[in-house]
Parts: sequence; structure tokens; C-alpha cells
Amino acid sequence: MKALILNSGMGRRMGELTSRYPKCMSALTPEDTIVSRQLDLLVAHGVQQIVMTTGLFHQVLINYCKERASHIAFVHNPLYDQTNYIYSIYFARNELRGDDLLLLHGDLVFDGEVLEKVLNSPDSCMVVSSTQPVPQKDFKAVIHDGHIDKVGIEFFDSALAAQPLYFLKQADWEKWLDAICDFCERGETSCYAENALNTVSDAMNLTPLDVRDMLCAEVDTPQELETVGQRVEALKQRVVYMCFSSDILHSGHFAIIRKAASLGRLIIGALSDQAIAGYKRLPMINYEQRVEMLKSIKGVSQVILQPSLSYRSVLENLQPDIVVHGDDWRSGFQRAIRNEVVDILASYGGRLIEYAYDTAAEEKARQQGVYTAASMPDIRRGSLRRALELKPLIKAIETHSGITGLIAEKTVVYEEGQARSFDAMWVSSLCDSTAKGKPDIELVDMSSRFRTIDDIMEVTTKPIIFDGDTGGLTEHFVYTVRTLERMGVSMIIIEDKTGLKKNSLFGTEVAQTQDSIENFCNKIRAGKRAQKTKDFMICARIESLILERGMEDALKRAFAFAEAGADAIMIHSRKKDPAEIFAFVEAFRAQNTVTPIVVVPTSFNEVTEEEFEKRGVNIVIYANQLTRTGFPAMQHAAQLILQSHRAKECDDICMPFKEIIRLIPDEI
Ligand code: SPV
Ligand code: MG
Repeated sequence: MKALILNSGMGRRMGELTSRYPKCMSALTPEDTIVSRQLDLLVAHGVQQIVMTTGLFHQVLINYCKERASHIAFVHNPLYDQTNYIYSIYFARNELRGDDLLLLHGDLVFDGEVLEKVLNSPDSCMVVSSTQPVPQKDFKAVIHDGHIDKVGIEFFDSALAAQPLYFLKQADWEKWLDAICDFCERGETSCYAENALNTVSDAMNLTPLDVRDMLCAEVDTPQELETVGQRVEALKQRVVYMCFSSDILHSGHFAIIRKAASLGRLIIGALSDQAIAGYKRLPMINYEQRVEMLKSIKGVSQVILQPSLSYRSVLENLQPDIVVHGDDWRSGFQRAIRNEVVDILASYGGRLIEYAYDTAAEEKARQQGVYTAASMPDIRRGSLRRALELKPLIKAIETHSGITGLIAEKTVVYEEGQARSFDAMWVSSLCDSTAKGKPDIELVDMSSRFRTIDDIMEVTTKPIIFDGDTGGLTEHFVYTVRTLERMGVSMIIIEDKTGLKKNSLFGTEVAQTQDSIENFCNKIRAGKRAQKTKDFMICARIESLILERGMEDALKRAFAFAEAGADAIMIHSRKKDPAEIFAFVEAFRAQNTVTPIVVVPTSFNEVTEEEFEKRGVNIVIYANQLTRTGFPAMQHAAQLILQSHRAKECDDICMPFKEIIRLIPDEI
């Protein structure tokens, strides 16, 4: 699209004000002239190609505008004092074909929202107002059946006040331009360009765009300049609010920020790290860094915290005049958030403005790989430590394959404007072995376990906690640590057992040997020495309660392991009653307030996350639920097929193909 700004007029009614520069350079506010405001708004709305006709003082205008917008083609009308703007358009005709056109007079002052509406019009349109009085001397548009038939100062029947701000589809515009050329070539150069329009309006689809009381007014006199200037000042005081959750800014975001800033004083809410981590992944740059980044964007006057996905607390405190958002939130999980915003705005008379979201810009950013950075080993490895700093409680769920990894990565539930998703993935030895049809006795070797991790990592971004069983021989363990660290795993948990390991949930029903404190501490120390980065964590898992060795033994080990360098302590129990877990946490926390505590509530599963958090637990691992729900469903399907001698009976329990295809993204 091109824009044509007509600035060849003499502006005689402005008196002294137009004695040294053209009317459009008159000051509206201390910061803006009429033309600087027009150019700022056009640029903010992405209108890049501008043609400007000039008259008296044309070099003054050219010098002034060149500092403000780079793509302006100036066309001088040398007969500016004898002709009307129809002739200026004729002069500029060669610059104006081949595209849609935004046509405006150079003395027009308007709200950014008016421009937005004009640019979004599906058909050619002219701005009219159904609420303004019909003027005696200025432009009016004659409207029949939603179509503008005539434009001029002489029409009163079926007419509304009209302003010379048009959006013209190329086909409509070229009809009008041809008529303008006909007029000028036969010497009719002192009339309005609208006289030519009226000869072809039947063949055009020009519609009225009613902006009611929004600002859109021409300035002809110093008095009008003052009144309109005051209205612009008031517009600039409007509080405009938009919330940002993204840590990656692409051109689509900047486009929306530019438009939002053109509406008033733009305040950006930066979503808290906790809120972002709750519904997608950990932000790659933290809240403070995002605030700095947002503050430095032109047009942003303030950045504040938005603590949750819900806008409620911010809107109730700030009561912005306008909330701005991309139109992408009309569907999907954000719809509930949008509905809440609409209701709150309605309660005090605020407005929501939605701009078309630039999915192409997002796609480009995706193709450039910016979103996949989170899956790179160096970023992923440290993300568990960062999550522990950010969140009082981390929720991890078991994964044993790419598809279970995707479920852990993508499952989100929404409640009261909040989103809940898992923070991390647990690569369980029980479930990894089960998926391979093998017992959980360290039979599946490390190479195979690493292969599982690789499958999960390939399609996900969340931190991985690896179930390292006993860690094996110390001489082997150091290699495991290095490999996991290199892969981008965040934490290994090793249990203080030795010899043939059996799953803890067997308890004392099978023979299991606990390692000595000394040996296990040596293993931890060797692992800590082996790792190359500060990010990687080694968690010591204590089996004393499982093996019924008592609380005292469990605590003694916990303190010794923490002393040896363990980055976290996991306490396990197979009792339904959480009392022993609670007792351990209380006693440990009484002496150690910093080392994260990990629990696996498979047996004591009545305890809520909130309760764990209150007691000082930091990581809750749901260690086997996907395996324990998935395989019975498969078994059931196999039985149904055998019983029915066909697959039809199975249909009701099968996921439709469309859904399963959608579950697997082309790209993560
Ligand atoms: C696992 O998931 O493999 C575990 C936890 O080690 S448990 O099965 O409870 O021992
Ligand atoms: Mg295990």
C-alpha cells in the first residue's frame, strides 16, 4: 500500500502561522506538528511508501520530513497558487498506480485508532461521522445502501460529515485517478478531486467508515489548531496496556508495540517468570532482563509486573483506557483470559483493541531456530537449577519415550486464569525397563538408557531428571555423569544401594543391600569432581525408610550426603501414610534449609503439592503414572480385538487419527 499526503495548499486562513512554513508544519503539541504526527502514525501502522505533494515552502517541508521518515517521494506542484489539489494528484500520478492507496489531506489530525480502522477496512472507504453535526461549508458524503454516491460541500440530503481520509483499493483508486487525469487534461484544475470522484463513484465500491466522535478533523484556522491540539494532548494521556509473556521478540511483536504506543502512554506488563514457566517453558531470559529489554523499546513508557496470566489485578489497579492484544487470543486457552479482560474493561468503560497477529513473523522466528534454543544442551542443563530458584515446588512426571516426553512437555490445564503444566521430566528406571519389557534391576544398560534420553530430548525442551539407579561402580559413575552433563540432562538421582538393585517398591520383600555412608559419599564426591559445569546436579536418594533402617539412619545419611556435595536429597518411602516422610522433611529442614528435597509420592499419593510445598519439599516426582495408565489401556485393546475377532469394538477407546497426528508437531 502507498499513502498520498496532499500538502500543496497555501493555508491562507492560518495567518501568521503559515508565513514561513506550510500549514502541516504547525505545532499541535510541544512534541508534534500536524505532519510529524501523521508520519509517526503511518510508520507505526506499517505504511512505508509515502508520496507527498508540496507547494509553497516545499524545500522547508522536504528537509523537515526527511528527518522523520525515510521513504517519502516528494512531488512539487509548481502551480500550487493557481490550482487545487486535483492538479497535485495529477502531477504525482506516475507514483500512484499499481497499489492500494491511503489518501489524506496534509492538515488532517486523527486518532491512531481511526487510522487502524481505515487500514483494516475490507473495502474502499472514506471516514464519516454519524454523530458530528453536518457542516455547512466542509465535505459531506451522500450515502445510499452503505455506499458513498457523492462527496462535496454542496450536498446535504442523506449526507454525513466526511473527512478527507480514504482507503482505496487499487481498482477503485485507478478509476478515480483516471477521472482526475481527464479533468486536468481538459483544464479543470481548480475544482476538488472529489468532483472527478463523483463522475465515477457508481463504478467504485466506496463505503462510509463511521468513526463517530473519534478525533479526525482538518485544521484550517489557528483556533482549530488549538482545539485539535488539546484533543491530541488528551489522547496522548490515555493509558494503553499490553502484556508480554514472550522472551523472544520478533517483528510481529514490534509491529503491535508501535501501534499500541501510537494510541497513548504505553505501559507494558511483563509476565512473571513463574507465570511463563507455568504455561510453557522456562523463559530463556529472566524477568529482570525482560523488563530491561522491554523498557528499551521506543514508545514504551513504563514496564510493570503482571504476576499471572490473568490481567485482573493489573487492570483493577491501573484501569487503563485501552488494552491492546494480538487477535490470536480469541481462540484456544487464552480465550478465557480474553473474556475476563473484556468483562473488566466493560465494568469501567475501558476498551480492547486487537491487532492482527503476524503469524508469518512468528513462523520466521521459528524457522530461524530461536524457539529451539531451549532444547540445546547448554540451556536445558541449567534450567532445573533456574526453575528451583524461581518456583517453590517443581512438578516432574515420568517419561520413557518421545511420545511420553511430548505429553510431559505439552499437557496444560487451565484454572482461574492460571495455567498448570509440568516443570520437568523424570526418566524412570522402572518405566524405561518396563517399556523394554525388562525388570528394573539395572539390566537395561546405560547406552540404552541414554538412547531413551535422546529420544525424549529430540522432541522436548523441559529439564530432565535421570534415574541413575545405584550409579554403578564409582569408576563407571563418573563417566555417566560426564555423558549426562554433555547431553544436557539437569540432574541424576542415585540411590544408596549396592549389589543387585531391586525396585524400592518391593521394600524388604526382596534382598536389597544399602551402601555404606562412606562409599556412597565417595561416589558423590567423585561425581561432583567429574562434572564440568555448575549446572549439573547430583541428588542422593536415601533408602533407609524403604529398608526399614529407621529415621535416625535416614537423617544421618542425608546430612552426610549433603556434606559430601549432593545438590539435593531424595527421601523415599513405600508407606501410604506420609508421616515418616513429613517427619524426615521436618527434621532435615530444622538443620538444613537450603538443600532441595525430592519426594516420589507413589504410595503416599494423598498428599497434595501444596502440602509438600508448605513442609519444605522442592521437587515432587510422579514416577510411573503414564506407564501404569498406558499399558493397561493397550492390554485392554488387545483383549477386545481377540474377543471380538475384529477391531471395531476397540474404536471407542482409540484416539482418532487426526488427534494423534496433531499430537506430534512437525517442529517443536
Ligand atoms: C523409578 O521410577 O524407577 C524409581 C522410583 O526409582 S520407584 O519406582 O518408586 O523406586
Ligand atoms: Mg528407579
